[in-house]
Amino acid sequence: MVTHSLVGGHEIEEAGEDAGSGLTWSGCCSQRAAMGCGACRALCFFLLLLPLPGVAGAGPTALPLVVNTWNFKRATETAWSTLHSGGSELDAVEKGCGQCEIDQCDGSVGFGGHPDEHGETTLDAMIMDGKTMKVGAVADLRHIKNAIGVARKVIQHTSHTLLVGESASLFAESMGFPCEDLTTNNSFSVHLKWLNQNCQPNYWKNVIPDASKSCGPYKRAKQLNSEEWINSQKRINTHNHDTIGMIVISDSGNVAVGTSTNGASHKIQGRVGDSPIAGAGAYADSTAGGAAATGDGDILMRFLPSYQAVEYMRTGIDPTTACQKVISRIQKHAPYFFGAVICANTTGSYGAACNKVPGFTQFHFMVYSPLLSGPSEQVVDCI
Ligand code: SD4
Repeated sequence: MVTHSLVGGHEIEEAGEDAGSGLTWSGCCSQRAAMGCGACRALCFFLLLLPLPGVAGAGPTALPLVVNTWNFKRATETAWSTLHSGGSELDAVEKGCGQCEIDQCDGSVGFGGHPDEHGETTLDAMIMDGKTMKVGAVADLRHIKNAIGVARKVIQHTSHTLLVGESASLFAESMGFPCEDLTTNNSFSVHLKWLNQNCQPNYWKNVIPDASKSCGPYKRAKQLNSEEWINSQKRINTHNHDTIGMIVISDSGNVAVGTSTNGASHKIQGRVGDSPIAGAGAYADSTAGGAAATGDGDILMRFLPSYQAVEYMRTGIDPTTACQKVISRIQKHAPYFFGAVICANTTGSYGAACNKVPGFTQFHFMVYSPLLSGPSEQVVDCI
């Protein structure tokens, strides 16, 4: 149900400009001590500055490697400097994605972005260790800013894989994360604007009143309407999907991946995308490689694209081709879906692919390796 009273329940003073820029990250996880072999890691890091032999057709490669979706440069830098100072690949993923949560990358990551249809920002995040195959994830996380930090705590302090909703928030609080309002002036006005345009666009179908014209509350309609697929293409586009997905491969070839997002703007309460689902939003296996996806999670998660890409790479397929094959597979069922995948194998070769739709013909992603003098923004043409 969509009501104005839910919006009215929000205290505007708490959502001042400061909420969008001045609030500081809780930083609970940053207190964690460096891993035992920090100095050793740092030494290996410098020794491995020399490029490894190139993979056929993929150019020279080197480890360690950081690859992340979109042009989120500060996330790349943070992951790289975490490795540089002796952190593990998991540390690098956590800090790199955490940087995007602080920076509210493109409004698609962290607090104050993409309010759901009740006006609340909720977060999905996941981190995966390709050495142990352990995953920690949170979905529909509320009132906690550092979602990837909480996901890491799921690995470190539980035998579970995925915690959701208010219960995930309680877990986060028990782990020391502060409970905070994730709404900002910006997310508040995005929500108000949406209410003022009759709750358009939205994700309902086959309901009364007609969701393409009016707000809820909705009830199910007796007749099912087959035109809904076309309408859904208009809702989900490059403006409301810019998740960070990150692959980090250490100098010894261990792979870790992570994601963090606030999901789809105006989503129905409780909606969870692909990002916290292992194999969908990201996947890592240190015997093959890592992959991460970005885009329309309602479609992506049906195809487990990250898992599929890693399995392609396991057979020796190069990362670019692996990413392309995954995109092509989805294309056959959802030709207009918005999405991209990044892939990297354990030799340090990497690539990306995206589905070409109007307004999205190229995909930008970031790479950092010893072969580059700094974080490098790279572009692929969508297929
Ligand atoms: C989701 N896949 O929740 C996420 C959003 C996203 O790039 O990827 N944006 O559907």
